[in-house]
Amino acid sequence: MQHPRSALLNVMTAAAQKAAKRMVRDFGEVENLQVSKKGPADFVSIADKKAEEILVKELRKARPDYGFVLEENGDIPGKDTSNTWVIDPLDGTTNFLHGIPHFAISICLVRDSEPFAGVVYNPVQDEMYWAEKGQGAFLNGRRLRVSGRAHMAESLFATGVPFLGMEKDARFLQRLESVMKISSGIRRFGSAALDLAYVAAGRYDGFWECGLKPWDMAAGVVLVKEAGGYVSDISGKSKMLETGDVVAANDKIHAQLLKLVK
Ligand code: 2AM
Ligand code: CA
Repeated sequence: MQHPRSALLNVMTAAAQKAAKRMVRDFGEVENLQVSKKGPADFVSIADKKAEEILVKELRKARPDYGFVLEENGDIPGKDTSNTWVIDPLDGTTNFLHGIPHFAISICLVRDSEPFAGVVYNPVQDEMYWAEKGQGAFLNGRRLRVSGRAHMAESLFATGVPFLGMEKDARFLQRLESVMKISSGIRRFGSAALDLAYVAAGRYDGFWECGLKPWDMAAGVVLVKEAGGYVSDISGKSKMLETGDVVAANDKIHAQLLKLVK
C-alpha cells in the first residue's frame, strides 16, 4: 500500500514528473551530441531552461500566489510572501552534459523561511523522493529512515569536490583527508540533491559540501530531517541555505562528521 500523500506533495511530484518526460528525451539526445565538435553544452542549457519553465507553469497553476527562487531565472516574488518554491530543474548538470545518468529535479517549498516540503526526482532510475515537515520521508511510497551506523570506520560518505576555483582548495583537502582516514569511503557523484536523498535513504551515512546554492539543497534538507537525520551548516548552526554549506548525516554520525569538517 502506498502511503497517502498530501495535496501539496501531489502537486510537487506531478510537476516533477511532467518536467522529467522531456528531460529524459533530451538526455537521450545528449548522448548523440558527445561526439559533435561543439559538444552538447548549448543543448543542455536549453533543456535545463525548458524543464524550469514546465515546473513554474505547473506549480503556478496549482498555487498561483507562491513566489519562486529559480536557478535559471532568478527570483519571482509572489503575492503570498510566506510561501516560496525553491527549484533546481537539473541538479547534476555536469553529469547530464557528459551522458552520465545521475541527475535530478529538485523542488522545495520554503514556508516562513524554512524548508517545508521537498521533492527530489531522479528520472532515469524513476526514483521519486518526497518529504513534508512532520509527515516523514518516502522513496516511491516506501518510508525512509537514515542508516543506523554509529562508527566512522563502517560509514560511507559523499561530498562535493570544488570546481573552477570554488571554495579554498586547501580547506577542502584537509576535510577530505580527515574523513577519508577514518571512514569506509567517500563518493563524489555530482548532485547535491541526490546526495542528500541518499543520506535520507540510508545509502550514505553522511554528506558534506560547501559553496552550494539554496536550490541544490533545500528539498534534500527536508528529506534528511524527515528520515530522522541531522542537518546543519559547517559551524553546526541551521543556516544552510544562507551559508551554502551543508553537513547531513544519520543521528549517530552527525556530531562526529561535524567535528572533522568544522
Ligand atoms: P548543478 O548540477 O545544478 O550545477 C555538486 O558539487 C553540486 O554543485 C551540484 O549540486 C551542482 O549543481 C553544483 N554545481 C554548480 N556548478 C557546478 C560545476 N561547474 N561543476 C559541478 N557541480 C556544480
Ligand atoms: Ca544544482
